[in-house]
Amino acid sequence: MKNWIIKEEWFNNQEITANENRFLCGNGYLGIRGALEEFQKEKLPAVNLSGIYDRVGDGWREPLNAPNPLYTRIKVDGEYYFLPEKEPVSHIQELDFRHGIVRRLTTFRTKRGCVTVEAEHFASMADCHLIGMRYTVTADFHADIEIHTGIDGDVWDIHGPHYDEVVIRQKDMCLVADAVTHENREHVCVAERYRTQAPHEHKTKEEERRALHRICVVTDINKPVVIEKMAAVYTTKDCNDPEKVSEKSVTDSMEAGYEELLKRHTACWERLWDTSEVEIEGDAEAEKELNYSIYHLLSIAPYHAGSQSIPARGLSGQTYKGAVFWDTEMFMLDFFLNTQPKVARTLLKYRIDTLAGAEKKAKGYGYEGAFYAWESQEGGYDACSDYNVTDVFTNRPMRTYFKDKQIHISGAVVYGLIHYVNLTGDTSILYEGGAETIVSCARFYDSRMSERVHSEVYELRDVIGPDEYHERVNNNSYTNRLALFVLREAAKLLSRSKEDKKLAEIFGEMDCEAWEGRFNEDAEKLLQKKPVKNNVIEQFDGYFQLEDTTVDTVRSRLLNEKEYWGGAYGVASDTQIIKQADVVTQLVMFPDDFSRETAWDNWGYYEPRTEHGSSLSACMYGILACICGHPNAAYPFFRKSAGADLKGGGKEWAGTVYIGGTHPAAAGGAYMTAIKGFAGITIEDGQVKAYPHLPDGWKKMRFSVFYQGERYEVVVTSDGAEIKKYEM
Ligand code: IFM
Repeated sequence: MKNWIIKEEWFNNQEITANENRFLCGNGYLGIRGALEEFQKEKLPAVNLSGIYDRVGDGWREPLNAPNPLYTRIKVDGEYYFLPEKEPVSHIQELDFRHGIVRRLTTFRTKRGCVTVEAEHFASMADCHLIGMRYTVTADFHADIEIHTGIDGDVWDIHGPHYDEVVIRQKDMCLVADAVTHENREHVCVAERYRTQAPHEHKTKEEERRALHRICVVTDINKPVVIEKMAAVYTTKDCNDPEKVSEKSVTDSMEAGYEELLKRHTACWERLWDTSEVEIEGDAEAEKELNYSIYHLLSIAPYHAGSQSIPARGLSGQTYKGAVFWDTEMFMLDFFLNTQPKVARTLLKYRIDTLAGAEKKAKGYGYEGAFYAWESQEGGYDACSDYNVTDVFTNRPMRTYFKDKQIHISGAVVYGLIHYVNLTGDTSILYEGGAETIVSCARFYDSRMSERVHSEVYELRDVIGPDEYHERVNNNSYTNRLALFVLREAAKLLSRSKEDKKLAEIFGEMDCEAWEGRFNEDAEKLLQKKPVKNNVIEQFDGYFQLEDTTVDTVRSRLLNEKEYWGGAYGVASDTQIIKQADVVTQLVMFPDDFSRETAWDNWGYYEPRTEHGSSLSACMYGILACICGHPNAAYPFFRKSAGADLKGGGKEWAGTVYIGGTHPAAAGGAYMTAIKGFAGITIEDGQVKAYPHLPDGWKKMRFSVFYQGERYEVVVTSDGAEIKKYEM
């Protein structure tokens, strides 16, 4: 029997925010941080919404947290009992990650006896606008209890407040909050209703930006008072009258009843797991961590949309401005391609639909084509600021060049698109903007290249690769290789347009033949780094001339532990110490460029020089180690990625700014390490093949993958693999 529960058995003040990430639940439309019901904004509860942003003054533009309809607290005999103010007798918080249900059980000792609060909530997978909660209070004496439950519109914001007004109206027994955003006057409406069989007196209570039902009961000894509550969230992005729609939705759902809605919700989760679960015989811990990672990916996938992507911190809050990075295409996409191909399409459609934003960005720098946003929000707007880091010594913002120089982002978009077409066989995406996107990205690289004087070599100068500690370098190997890929793919498409009328129409006035020739020439001339010193590929021009030292030495030079390692004066900048997998990522993406021996030599060179300062790093080392036939070397990297959100330990604060949250790229990376790495899944001659490299102790892996619209059941052991088409 598999264990699908994660649990914390005692309340720890220090773990509040980490637990809110650990116990997150969501459905792609919204994510609910795993906060306790009584928490107010200083404890960082959030019902974080996808794809809707706001900006106040010069602050960062960030996604919205909806008014919180889970807010609930109790008063016993006139005195409030909630955490952390009152010490509990016992406290348990748990998540059933098979079904996205979060529970808590807390007992307080009061002057006359003990009172236990039991609660569970879920973000409905069956209807992404709905949230369900059951709140139960039991006392071992005749307690005079008030349950205050309603909507807390005083939400946590990093760069807010994002609502100019929050009006909460009571309509019959329904509370409806209408919150109006500052920048675009969008309305975020939340309606809630409760039901209880317990005889009670109902009053309402209004506080600043908060409206609550006061449910007053006198309890029978050990007889639970159960409150069932439904809430609905709609915004003006969903419909014209979100207030009315949310109210109707919550009223209808109340009619269906909590149990029925929970049933529908869990049935949806079962369907998701049917294609997504990965079984690992012989390593229960790894199996649990991996499926917990998958849970996070499933909780944030935009099932509700046709064109939407996933922010780097998922739906766990406003960290990283709720923006979409290369994380989606390079780290999460594989999972969705294998298990929920429709979601993969939605993610890529987002890039297609933000092409205009990418072209505008390129133009702004004087280039042609599409330069995608490094931190992409609505419409492809680049939310990355010029000053992304604060100097801890002077407290001054430091100029960073992430947005200007990480040109590999456009390559990631094309890599994702091609990968999608190859794996799904769905070429329709090319006709719906995909082809234009690919060619536009190629035009960007074409215009971004410079010709080396006195030689026939093209270069990509002044860039930043995945290793962000070394800014403004020339010929980052990863970037040049990815640009080569883009140029070749664009040239192929243009060539296809000779026979494909629809494509020819799409390219319209463009002189396809001339551009095809030009891209092919670019591809031929673009400098590609070859293994040199001891078989190692130089990460960028001059990298080998930098001080060759260790991560520990560089760390020992820090004057302040929060000091930034990169940029102009960072401790790592003049050394070979890198933030995250860079050349190694290139070798994972293009494993057939070099021999396995060369790849392994590069792994051996770069790993000790990698700080792994990004949660994106470990999985690339894990996958490459597997590709090179070293699963036991891969294993700790796999566990690091898979445990990123379960074990926590990531950076949570940068000065006073909260930078914590969940790590969906690490989750996707763990999945890739398992499937691409250990199970060795690959496509060969149009067939799904597996070349397993299982680590010690792993007896068997079992999972499904989709390929060209068909589902395959895969069973892998160290002796080989059995791959069968799925029969209903
Ligand atoms: O995309 C990453 C980047 O590679 C490293 N810093 C964090 C970003 C978001 O996860």
